[in-house]
Amino acid sequence: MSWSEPMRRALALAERGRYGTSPNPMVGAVVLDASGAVVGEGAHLRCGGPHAEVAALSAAGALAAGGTLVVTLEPCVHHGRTPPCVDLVLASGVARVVIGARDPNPVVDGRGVAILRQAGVEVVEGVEDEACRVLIRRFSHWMRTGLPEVTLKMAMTLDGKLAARGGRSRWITSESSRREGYALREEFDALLVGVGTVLADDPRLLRHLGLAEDPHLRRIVLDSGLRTPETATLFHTMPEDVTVFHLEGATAERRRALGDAGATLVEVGDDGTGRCDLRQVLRWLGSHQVSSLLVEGGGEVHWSFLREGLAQRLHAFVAPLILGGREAVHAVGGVGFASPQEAVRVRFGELRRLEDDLVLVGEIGGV
Ligand code: AOF
Ligand code: ZN
Repeated sequence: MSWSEPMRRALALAERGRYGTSPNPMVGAVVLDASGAVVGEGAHLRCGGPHAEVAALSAAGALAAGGTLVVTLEPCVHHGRTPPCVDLVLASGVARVVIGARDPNPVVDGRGVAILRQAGVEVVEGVEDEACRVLIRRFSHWMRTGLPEVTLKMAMTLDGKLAARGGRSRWITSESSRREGYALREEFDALLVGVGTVLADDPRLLRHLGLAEDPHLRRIVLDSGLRTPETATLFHTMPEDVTVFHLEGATAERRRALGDAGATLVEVGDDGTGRCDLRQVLRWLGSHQVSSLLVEGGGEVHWSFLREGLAQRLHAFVAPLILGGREAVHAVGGVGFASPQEAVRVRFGELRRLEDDLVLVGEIGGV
């Protein structure tokens, strides 16, 4: 029997958790009885909720005995927010467990497989494993590095401009692109911008589409000198979700003003160019349950992430407009790399047309 088909079904079920499981991974599961008929399906829908196997096995009930559990992620062995899945898998009496990817969480990583095998359950691995690993990409990165996986989102003209000189960076791309950009905000744990963007655009940076279960979105501002005005629109709604990173030199008065506006202030070290040390910023976010970070500019912030090699993904919307202008706002600022050999390479995974725009999604630094 090929397990690819039920595994692909499990992968599809896992998608149901896209807007709710973080920082937990998305997981899907299917239970087949001894004859191969589907008797239970389930997905992990939200962090703190039942794991996928639990949902699928409870749906199957007594029909699971002697059957097969097909699950995109290795069953867990630990007490987290919920009890260990392996206990339930063993109690269900399934004869076989088919696993897509091992759990990169160091408290699990292979132990789930070992416990099941010791108990005499047949374990099959490597089924649709590539797709199962892609499904938990952000979670794996966070587990492995302790830092959130970083995606740079850029909406730009064909000549790589975010805005005209001194201009606001709004309305360059089509309505559909803007909607897709907003949809990204619903599936990331946090959104980051530089203070330049706050000063130029005075954005709200909220979740507007209602796709995520949680209306809260952590909003991060990199603001070495605490120039963010306490009257910024950012603070009008859910100010408790705003964290501002700054350097030591910020005055007590500015700290008080932004603290009073509701922001959490975090002091970090200098990166050597007078800006916040991004590694420290990411470490702080990673230790506060942020496993995925969407960076929405501006150009200086994009440059800092690229220069430090701290961005993993690019999601670019390119409008069929040529703005020109030496003084226009470039998608990536900074001093730039000195030669094409040093340039950051992007491996495009997806190239799409959206209304009149192009959407380019890729992996940064991939070869
Ligand atoms: C599974 N099935 O559906 C998921 C798993 O705090 P808890 O109890 O929700 O545990 C979270 C950890 O469990 C998470 O870090 C990851 O290692 C694993 N997630 N495991 O067997 C699931 N979502
Ligand atoms: Zn579990």
